[in-house]
Amino acid sequence: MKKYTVHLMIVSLLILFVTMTCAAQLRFAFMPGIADPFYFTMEKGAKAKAEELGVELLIGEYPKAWGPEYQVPILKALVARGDIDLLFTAPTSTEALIPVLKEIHDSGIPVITVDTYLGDGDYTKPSGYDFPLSFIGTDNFLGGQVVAGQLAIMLGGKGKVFLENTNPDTSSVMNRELGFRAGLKIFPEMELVGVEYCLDVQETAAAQVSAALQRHPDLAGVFGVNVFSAQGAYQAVVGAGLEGAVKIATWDATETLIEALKRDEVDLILAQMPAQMGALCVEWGVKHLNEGAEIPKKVTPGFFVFNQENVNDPEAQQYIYK
Ligand code: T6T
Repeated sequence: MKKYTVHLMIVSLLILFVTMTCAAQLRFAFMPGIADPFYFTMEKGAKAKAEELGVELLIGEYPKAWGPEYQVPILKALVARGDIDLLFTAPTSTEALIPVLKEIHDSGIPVITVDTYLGDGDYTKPSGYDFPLSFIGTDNFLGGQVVAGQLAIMLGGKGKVFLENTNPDTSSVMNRELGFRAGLKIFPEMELVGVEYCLDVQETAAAQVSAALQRHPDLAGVFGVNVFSAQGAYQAVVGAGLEGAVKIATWDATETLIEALKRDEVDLILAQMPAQMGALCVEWGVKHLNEGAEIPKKVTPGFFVFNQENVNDPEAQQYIYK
């Protein structure tokens, strides 16, 4: 064989190899629920894992408010590109997101729901929402029970408490409420005097908690179930000069809440593991697409509870949302 022909063959093989490698690169899309530190942290975890595994990761524009009316148009624009291998997203409604995600799935794009789920979240049984590969998110019911138990213990097992929630059709926060109610039942002298929904608007949460403080001057504790309701609850209690007198239990370890806990103005923070959730979506997605691995239908990363005793522990710092 002539030297020239050998060179040509080597070059052709190299081109073929590079083309195949490029074609094999997976492209995933992540569509968050709202612009907040929880999803920013999830994006960071997903990006780090994507980089490690050589996956291209596209991030949908962050919706400015919570709800299908904000999320669906962005979602549609994201998949309209036509070159996405897998989508992971936090559905902002258990029912309203089913048709659009089903359509995306039927077009050939596998879907993972992260943080929130569709229907009752059981993707193992036949239903109109059994198509996602998996639900990857916190055991919110268990977390709600833990918060109820810790708040009750802080209050000596007795007192009136108020719950600030966000959206009644969102799986994550509703399970926190259900778990909280179930947890309180163990303490017969604890009374839940009210629940309000702020629709993920911090100012609304602050106004609702202020009104609850006025209605119940003997209120002993408040639980805010996510970034907006927790920060709003904190704002209201501090605004009324009642920090310390009214115990504040919160969910989601933002820097604002961590600093408040350090100042003794907040009593408890449940931190989820958003970075791990994002990383797991990428990792399982790659395993599924490259190795045909069957993904568990439910994956539940743990959580960590911050209090006055552990908030400065070096080990605990990793759980603060970044
Ligand atoms: O608490 C998180 C998330 O788990 C929930 O589904 C919606 O609210 C947050 O994003 C915090 O704002």
